[in-house]
Amino acid sequence: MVSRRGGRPRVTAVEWRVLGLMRQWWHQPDHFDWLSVYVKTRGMHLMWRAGIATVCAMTAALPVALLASSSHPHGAFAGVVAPFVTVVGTMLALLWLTRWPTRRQSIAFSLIATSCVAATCLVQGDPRAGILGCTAFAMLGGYIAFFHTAGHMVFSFSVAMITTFILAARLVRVYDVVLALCAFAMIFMLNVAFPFAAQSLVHALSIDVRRANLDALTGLLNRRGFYQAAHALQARRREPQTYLGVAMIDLDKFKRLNDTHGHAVGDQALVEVGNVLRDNCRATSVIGRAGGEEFVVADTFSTPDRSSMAERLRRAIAAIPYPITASIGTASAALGEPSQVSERRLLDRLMTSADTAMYAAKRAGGNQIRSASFADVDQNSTGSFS
Ligand code: GH3
Ligand code: MG
Ligand code: MG
Repeated sequence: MVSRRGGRPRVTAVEWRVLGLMRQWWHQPDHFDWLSVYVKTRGMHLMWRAGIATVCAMTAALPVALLASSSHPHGAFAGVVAPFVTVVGTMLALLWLTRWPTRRQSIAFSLIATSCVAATCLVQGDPRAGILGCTAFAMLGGYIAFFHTAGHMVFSFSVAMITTFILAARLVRVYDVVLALCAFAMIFMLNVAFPFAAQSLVHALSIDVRRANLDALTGLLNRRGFYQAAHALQARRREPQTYLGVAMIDLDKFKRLNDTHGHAVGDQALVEVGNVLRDNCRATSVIGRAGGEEFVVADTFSTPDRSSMAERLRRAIAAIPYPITASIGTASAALGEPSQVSERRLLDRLMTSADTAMYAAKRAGGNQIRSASFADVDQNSTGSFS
């Protein structure tokens, strides 16, 4: 409650906390990309696709099956809605059967499925059948809460509750208030419980994933975390004229720093390099510690040339208050071109090419940058560098 003292409203600490949590919940990012990578890297994506496609196909068959029931649909569009929903539902099942959808396709899937459930429930002749159908909203709510944003959740919940309310009002007319209230309460609870469980699960998963994917010393992503985040980055950016750029960074003669000043100073220098990379890369950049004194940065850009970024990083590392410099190799390639290798292999090739370019910089004396040409990335050769 907002209390007043001296005429000015005062918000208590508990209220701030609740407001903060709500704001955090509302602004949570879409989870689809990282969860897709999570599911794929654990080899569960085929099982998930088969499961979602099966549930989708079975649910899609229900509207047509209900035509044979005594609760058969009524109203002007009733005869059209059931076959239409079955056809659309079958197409949605086919989407999951044939591929792991993109984030946009998944959002479209959830919005279309939500509309189909609402239409099917509302045209049922017997409101009890309609209310029973509203349980499908809970499944969809769980799906949306697992993969997508709070905005999508609120939309789906609103459609579910409005549909249930209309059907409950019909229950009052045909049966009685008590049955209507009980049915409404049941659907309400299901539509809160399923999304709540899914949100709790995704929250816990995200904490564990973050912990398991971070390098304990620098706080940057570890190699595994880097791969996951970079794959998610690739999956997210599919517009034409987008390039995936990778920079491999190896500190020069780092062993000497350890030998001269001690391992603890070496550790502090590594932490500083991590900070410098964070400060000099864009917020969208995926930054990892590839191991030891090697770092890697990936990001998407509208141009292929990464030399200015590499030069900025080289200078920034040379300027930190430790006697260290870095050799940096970069490579980039256009995303989403049909002739190109799979996403996973493209990232591997870019990292190999950038690594080879980095070694060319090191052989030339260190504290330098080199860029792999497109041909190097394409053929994964160790050809010329500029
Ligand atoms: P080059 O110029 O050829 O890259 O030489 P270098 O000394 O940097 O490379 P080398 O691979 O010979 O040695 C890497 C060193 O990095 C050896 C190891 O002691 C040090 N190192 C690796 N991980 C850590 C760490 O976590 N902390 C500290 N302080 N040193 C580390
Ligand atoms: Mg090294
Ligand atoms: Mg080194």
